[in-house]
Amino acid sequence: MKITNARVIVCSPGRNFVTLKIETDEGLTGIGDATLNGRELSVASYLTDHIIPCLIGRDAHQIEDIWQYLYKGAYWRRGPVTMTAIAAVDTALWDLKAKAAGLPLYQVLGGKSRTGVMVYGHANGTDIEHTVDEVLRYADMGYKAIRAQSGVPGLDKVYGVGRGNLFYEPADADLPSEHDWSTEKYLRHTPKLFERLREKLGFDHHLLHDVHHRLTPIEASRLGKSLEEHQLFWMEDATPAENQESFRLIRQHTTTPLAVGEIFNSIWDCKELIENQLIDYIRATVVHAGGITHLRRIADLASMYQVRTGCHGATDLSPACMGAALHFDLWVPNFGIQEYMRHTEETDAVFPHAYTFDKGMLYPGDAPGHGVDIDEKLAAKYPYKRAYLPVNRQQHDGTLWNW
Ligand code: CS2
Ligand code: MG
Repeated sequence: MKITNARVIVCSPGRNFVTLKIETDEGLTGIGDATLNGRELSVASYLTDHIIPCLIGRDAHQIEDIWQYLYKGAYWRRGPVTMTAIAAVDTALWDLKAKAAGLPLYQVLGGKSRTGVMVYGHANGTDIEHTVDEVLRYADMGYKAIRAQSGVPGLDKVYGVGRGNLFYEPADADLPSEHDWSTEKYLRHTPKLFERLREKLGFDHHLLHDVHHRLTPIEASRLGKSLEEHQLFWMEDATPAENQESFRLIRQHTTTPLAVGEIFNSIWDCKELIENQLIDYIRATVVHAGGITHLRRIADLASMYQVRTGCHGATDLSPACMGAALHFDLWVPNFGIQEYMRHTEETDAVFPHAYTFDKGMLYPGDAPGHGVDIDEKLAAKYPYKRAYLPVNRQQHDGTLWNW
């Protein structure tokens, strides 16, 4: 099956998405998500100007050889732009391979390891009571696992508190908006949020929280300890993970499970974290960690150390990523949980898909491939609109901080 053409489709049905579409001489096409929130056009150019010329004429079935060619052949290895571009090619080729076999992708990967994919939804509110109401609403929608993020008294804008109550889009401005941050206010507030949540919700639902890189290791240790009685499913991105060793300090102080990795783009970003069992869940996902091919390698390493998967699944990852991730999730033996931030109706219309939600679980469906397509005519109605992720500044002196 020869690759005859490949095109990058940039569209913005409510938010920007980048999609790679690969065409073959057998009339089959495959798509892959290439969206990198706030840096979309970098990946679009990397694909159009540097990768696609090397794909034409290749055998689409040679997924591994093409992956190695694009990884080693780049010379300048790794990084979010490179690995997102490689991921898009990889995902489209796995889509094609499964379609050529007439099978849903999970069957080609090794078949079902579970009946469905447990997901978590994103409840958020401006304050504790609003957040509690939202968590209860998600529980009523059937979610077994719910992430809770709330506004912090004394802070104007913080990560995770969206506009409206179902969708969350942080890339909210033509140039980066500025959030203010106070670790002290956050550390005083967050334990109260989860105390109240457990009071009202009980312990029959998983609760998760995203620290979003904003603490130092010792501050994260303090938060983890203060949350232990509330039995979180995980505390995510407790501290920036460039220094993987820093998680050892957190590990020494708390039994609150740790998740990290949505911004990782290769196995090298998490090797020490996994081998030293410094984390419990690895958040790397299809679109940013080199596609299905590389994510399987990460998952296999993780399974040796009882680390489970917890793939990123925010609104800014397209339905093409979600579809591929769900087939991966259905197969992967050491599955933990899948993030599921719903897409808007306009996004879902541009990306018709086979996956369905029922009682807190997602099911990828049995359409051949990963089950997601792109309606190019409809996509063309939504031109790209520049949008940046926010930055964070310390409230007391304006120091640029982690967002
Ligand atoms: C968040 C994301 O879903 C999450 O866990 O960390 O919403 C993240 O902020 C966005 O994907 C950034 O584009
Ligand atoms: Mg996160």
